[in-house]
Amino acid sequence: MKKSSLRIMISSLIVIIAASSLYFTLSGGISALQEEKTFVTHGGGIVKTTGEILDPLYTSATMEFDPMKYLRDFNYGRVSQLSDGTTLREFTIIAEDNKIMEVSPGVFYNVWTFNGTVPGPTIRATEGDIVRIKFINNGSKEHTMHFHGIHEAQFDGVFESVGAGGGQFTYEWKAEPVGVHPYHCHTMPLEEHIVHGLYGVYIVDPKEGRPQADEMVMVLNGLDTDFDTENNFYAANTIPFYYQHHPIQINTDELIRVYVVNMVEFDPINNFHLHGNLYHYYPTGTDTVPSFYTDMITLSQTERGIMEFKYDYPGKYLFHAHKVEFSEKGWVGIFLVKDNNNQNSPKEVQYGT
Ligand SMILES: [Cu+2]
Repeated sequence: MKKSSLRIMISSLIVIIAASSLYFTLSGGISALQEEKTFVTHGGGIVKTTGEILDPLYTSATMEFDPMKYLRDFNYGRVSQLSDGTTLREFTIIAEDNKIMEVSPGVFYNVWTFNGTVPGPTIRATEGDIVRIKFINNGSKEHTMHFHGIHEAQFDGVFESVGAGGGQFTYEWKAEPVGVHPYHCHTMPLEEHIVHGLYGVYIVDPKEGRPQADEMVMVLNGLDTDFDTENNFYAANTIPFYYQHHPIQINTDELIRVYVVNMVEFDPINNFHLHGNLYHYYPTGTDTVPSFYTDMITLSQTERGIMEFKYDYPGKYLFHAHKVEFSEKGWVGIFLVKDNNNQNSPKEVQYGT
């Protein structure tokens, strides 16, 4: 290389470096991805990170989660009959707290799980059944299972902590009342145990059943991936934007029933807006008569209910938080409505038992 070319090259480099320094000086700082911040975690640890990256406190197997499978997946337990004819439903739930999940491309998060997923399995029984849950804590911290609903104090999952590394406890009660209820770990600090993912849905069906419908569960949740007690992402069923990129297929003139539960921590409210339609809403699902006919409900922490609706017209319809910050950070999805009356329109919807 000629000396003159080398001089030009070095001069150019100096200009680029100087210009870059000037840019960072004048632009009022550097981007969030480059800037390290110190956070105090929920558990009191000090973490220095650039933000939305792998939780450095944990390294373990990554977790797979399929929101489309979760949507219509109901766990009725192992069924048997007691001597008096009562139906017994037995479940085994295992808690773990060492998994890492890629919640969004390149964004990793330490999840605490019931049976390996966030949310945990949707537990379903009929009013009057006996529900028996064998809980095993394979985590590194104490955990419990606290169910909303009616049961004896000893099975409330608050005062009887279940030890780490294989501790066990059996919860048992008569399924009541009819409705949709959350369950979650109730170990302190509570927000830490909930926000990491130890929650799920418990449905109690009325003895007489409900009208046939395409049923689904939506847990509205938030992800605080940088431990600053503010959510970085929001979702219906954990993965931000999932149902926008993978629309939920339903049919016209078919009853849709959504069991919706708000598990977002830190933010005082959440909401659910449906496009091109209104729904009948049954708060907590405890009544057979809907309380509202609306396209918008507002939910505080663990508030939940049942939404029922039918679409008259085929097409794509959004559903999302009308709190725009939440929808722009992932809590948005699409119903893809197929024409049930058009014989040429393929019936692609397959739904569960
Ligand atoms: Cu816990």
